[in-house]
Amino acid sequence: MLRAQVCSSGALSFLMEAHDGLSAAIAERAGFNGLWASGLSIASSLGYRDASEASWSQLVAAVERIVDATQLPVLVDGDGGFGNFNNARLLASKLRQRGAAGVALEDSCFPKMNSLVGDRHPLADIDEFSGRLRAVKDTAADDLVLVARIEALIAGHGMDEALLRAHAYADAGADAILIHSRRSTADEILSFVRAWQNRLPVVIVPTKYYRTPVSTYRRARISTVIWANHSMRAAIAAMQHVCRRIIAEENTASIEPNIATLDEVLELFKYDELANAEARYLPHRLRQ
Ligand code: SPV
Ligand code: MG
Repeated sequence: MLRAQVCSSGALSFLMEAHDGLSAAIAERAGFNGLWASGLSIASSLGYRDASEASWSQLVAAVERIVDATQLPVLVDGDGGFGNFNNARLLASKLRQRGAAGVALEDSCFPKMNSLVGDRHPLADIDEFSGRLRAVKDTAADDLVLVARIEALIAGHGMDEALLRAHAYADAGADAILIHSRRSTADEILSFVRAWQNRLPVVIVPTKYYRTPVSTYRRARISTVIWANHSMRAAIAAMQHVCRRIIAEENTASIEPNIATLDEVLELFKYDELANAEARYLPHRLRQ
């Protein structure tokens, strides 16, 4: 299913960020058809910086919760694969075991820094990174969509370098190309797409160029848009607001109408299914 979404330049697809079981369940209920297990959002939810502070096994554990909480295909932000080809293929096989549908690997060096933070974004050697992609492909090709993510524009290397890398990563067996930009307009993404001519489907992350309407992406025959961190940022804003109000008012009466009811929590996680299962499996005297 993810293959059909990410690997098609026919209809534009959307992946919504999830960073835990809760955000995944909410995105599914809202109607999204696929999820992006965001490195930034997962790190933030764990109290880490998006600078390779969370380990690969912490990422895999978070992905397991996301996969279990929904029926949706999950594209996992695998950063650079946490090392060389060997770490990348280990990550890919663990992600496959936990039910991920795909992994995006970026041509950054370990430890990485989030693409939208600071100006130091050293790129991996093209041949070495192509080896990482080939190793993942050889390990998990049939079960995991492999998205090769190009950081050349983020690192300020320009279009020629981005295209050179895109072609090398296509040759290495990537299923799709994620081209990232931190400009506030989509111009550089759109010139990449024009030159690339859809040799492989293109995935974008319009966090910084959020004003561009999606009709522009449809016209450009972009395959997939990732809304990369918006549930995490929404949660920060909502939690800050609630905490401030409770401190100020020493009471929760005024915020009650603006937060989810307990019934919504019970419904989201299907407590009724548990009650039904208890009726079937638990002796009457032990039921809650
Ligand atoms: C993420 O969501 O972790 C991403 C997208 O990789 S970005 O934060 O823009 O690098
Ligand atoms: Mg990331």
